[in-house]
Amino acid sequence: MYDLTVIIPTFNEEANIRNIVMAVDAVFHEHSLNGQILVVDDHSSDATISTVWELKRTKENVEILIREQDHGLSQSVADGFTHADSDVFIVIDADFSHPPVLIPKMYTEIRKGSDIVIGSRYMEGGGIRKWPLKRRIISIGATFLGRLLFPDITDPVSGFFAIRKKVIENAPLKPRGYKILLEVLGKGTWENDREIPFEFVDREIGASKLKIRTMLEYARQVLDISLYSFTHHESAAWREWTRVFRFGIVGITGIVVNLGILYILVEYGHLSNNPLDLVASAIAIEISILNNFILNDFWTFRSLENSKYSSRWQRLAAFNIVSAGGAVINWTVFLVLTAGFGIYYLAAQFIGTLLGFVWNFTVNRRVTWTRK
Ligand SMILES: Nc1nc2c(ncn2[C@@H]2O[C@H](COP(=O)(O)OP(=O)(O)O)[C@@H](O)[C@H]2O)c(=O)[nH]1
Ligand SMILES: [Mg+2]
Repeated sequence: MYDLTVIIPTFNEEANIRNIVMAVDAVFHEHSLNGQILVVDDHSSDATISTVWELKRTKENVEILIREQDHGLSQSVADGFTHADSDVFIVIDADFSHPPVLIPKMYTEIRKGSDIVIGSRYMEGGGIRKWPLKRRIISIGATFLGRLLFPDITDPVSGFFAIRKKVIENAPLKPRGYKILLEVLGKGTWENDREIPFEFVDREIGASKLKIRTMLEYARQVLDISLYSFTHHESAAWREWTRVFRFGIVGITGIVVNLGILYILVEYGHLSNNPLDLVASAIAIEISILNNFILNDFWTFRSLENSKYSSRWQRLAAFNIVSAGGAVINWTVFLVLTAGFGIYYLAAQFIGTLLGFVWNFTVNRRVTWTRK
């Protein structure tokens, strides 16, 4: 039994495999880690397998799993999870895109209590070197989609991460394509996560294996994880849906408050209900924004620890500005749909409200109630 297992998925990596195994092993020695190295190979046709066999002769902590069926990166990593001989797994590419020197740091974070530690390219301090524009755009798209489910995580599709065994022990992983981390986040059982920045460097040697089909599989995977969360309320994605529902309920109370205050001001406050006199309406809107802020801050986002804006006043200011943007979207959509397309005004307002809601939630989630 080892303290940790470094899982290296490989497919035709004869140019890198020796160096990466040696580098990981050197890190183990330097930090006195009792670590295992598990190469999971998809039956490479080059010298990858024979090189590992040769390394095994002198290093007893090196293991290889040769897969004969169900070719694929995610499937390989998942197989690695079930064959590893420890309670902590770290996944790393063979092509030196991920720096092995970060392995001890990830392991320390796990020991300190994190269930998942992610090497992030998209947080401050992280980055990507030598990637063609096309790869960057695909990656940003994939990351955006993944962040809808896990907004606190900057790089939910990273290939470099550490997890405790118990995260995936009972998870019905259905790994397809490239994004095993998203599957782990979506179906695994976890509470605490941490991200560590790193600079991704594209491979010097060998070829990448990303294909168009992979992207379609990814979209299906995101959908599958969303559906999964609806029936598995312990999942992290469900925690996010709960926030969406609560935000919606708060929005409805805001409408009631808005109309109620307007009524009181016009009927009893001697403010005019003349549409050109916007004072009563403006006061009603601002009070409803305050109402929504208080409910969201104390209820919807109660569970969010160490938010970026530690002061409630800052969050209130941010919420006010973002909500103003939501109102502008609502009005613009209303105007365009009624005046431009002759759509029935109530339907136009409904669509406008819906789009305003999407804006308010997604932007406030990333600005007002986001993690430090
Ligand atoms: N077992 C296995 N490993 C794979 C497969 N495809 C890629 N890999 C490995 O996964 C890592 C990342 O692959 P790479 O082609 O560099 O992807 P990229 O960095 O996204 O372009 C490398 O270690 C590859 O050898 C596969 O189908 N099966
Ligand atoms: Mg690579």
